[in-house]
Amino acid sequence: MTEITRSQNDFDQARKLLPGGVNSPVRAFKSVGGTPRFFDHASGAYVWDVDGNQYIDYVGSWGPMILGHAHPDVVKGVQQTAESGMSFGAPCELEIDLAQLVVDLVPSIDVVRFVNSGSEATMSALRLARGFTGRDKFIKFDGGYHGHADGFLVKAGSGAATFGEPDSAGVPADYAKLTLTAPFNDIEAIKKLFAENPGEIACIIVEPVPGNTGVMLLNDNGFLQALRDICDTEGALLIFDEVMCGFRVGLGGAQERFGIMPDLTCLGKVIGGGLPVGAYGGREEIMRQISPDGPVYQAGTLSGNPLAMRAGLETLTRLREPGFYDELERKTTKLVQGLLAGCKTAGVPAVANQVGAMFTIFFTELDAVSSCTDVSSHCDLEFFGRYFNAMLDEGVYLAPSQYEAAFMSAAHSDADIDNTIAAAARALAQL
Ligand code: KE4
Repeated sequence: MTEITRSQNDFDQARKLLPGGVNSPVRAFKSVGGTPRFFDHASGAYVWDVDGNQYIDYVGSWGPMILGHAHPDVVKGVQQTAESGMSFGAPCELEIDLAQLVVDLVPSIDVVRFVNSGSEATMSALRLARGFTGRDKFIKFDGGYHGHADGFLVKAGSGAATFGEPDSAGVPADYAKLTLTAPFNDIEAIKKLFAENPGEIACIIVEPVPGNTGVMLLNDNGFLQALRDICDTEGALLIFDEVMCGFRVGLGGAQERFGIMPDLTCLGKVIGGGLPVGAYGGREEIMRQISPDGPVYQAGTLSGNPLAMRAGLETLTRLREPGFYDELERKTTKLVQGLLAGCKTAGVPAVANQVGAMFTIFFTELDAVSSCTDVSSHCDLEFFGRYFNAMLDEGVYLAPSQYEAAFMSAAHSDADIDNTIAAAARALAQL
């Protein structure tokens, strides 16, 4: 058992001051039990808690730290920029530089607006879709998580699913009625919703690689293409929420990997390199509806601030290096196969879903996990909690919920992966 006295004291103090002692619910370890580790510092593939325990980190701040923690070039760039001013509340050239990079890298984006989080990005994209189409209803998927704006907290994934509260309190029923939901991979359910709400649906928002019910694999029978087709037929917009999978499953995100072009794309996490940046963008004719070009209002005090723009630039620039994603995916596959082999050796039934450099291990008798219901009804969530804590004691930091994804970084070495696989074998032997 690792020494965690200081984290325990910190948590006691934090709970007096912060709801659940945290500033984002999943961090509180509520579904896995135990004491959340308070981090002191991080570097590369590793994080250290305030008691001095070192962990190999597969959360990476929930995706942003794709280069690894405290990458020297990113840190240096942020330090230099900070000395010239953290935020102006006025245009700066760094915004142009990052916007140009996003437009160059994300196939469907002609025009982009920066905001401060993924939630802001999706909230704004939904308002834009409603403004552009003049329609109020929209479709999301069971277990899809698009941040915490009211309309998305209906059958939501991530922390909402983790705590069994996929429909949050405080969301007015009259507003939630505008949110229509369907199971992943069920195009017939989508067709039915359009038939029942003719001319009323502004958009479909989808994580093209779902990561908030654990990683899900959309049926390779062209589900995304079917969504593209029905949006074209029905005059609705297709929004890809690539906050998590953007720059994670490939340089051009899921839309480039699968070759399906959405009308709008939401980004976050990696795009800020660890600083608060979100973005939404798409076809020029749609984006020109955003104020001050058009009637759809959206604003933000810190949007496009030089510090965050520089962190994003220093990060995205390095993703363009030849072979970056091949290597990231190779390491991820090696880890997933090693973890599954360890489960097999230990006689623990498990399956894994992996796309690119994001993955989830599920403890289940099922041959495959392909829906939120599969997770909530057919995965051993109690065992996951014990596995999570055993891995923590073995020096490996995984996401504290079965409904989350794990992330590889460029800083993880083959030795780190071998050590993780060995740690998992020891952890399973204790369970
Ligand atoms: P943020 O507002 O947390 O930056 O982004 C919201 C969001 C939007 N869309 C997708 C697909 C997302 O995964 C997220 C946020 N992801 C969670 C992890 N599942 C953030 C971690 C947390 O909530 O603490």
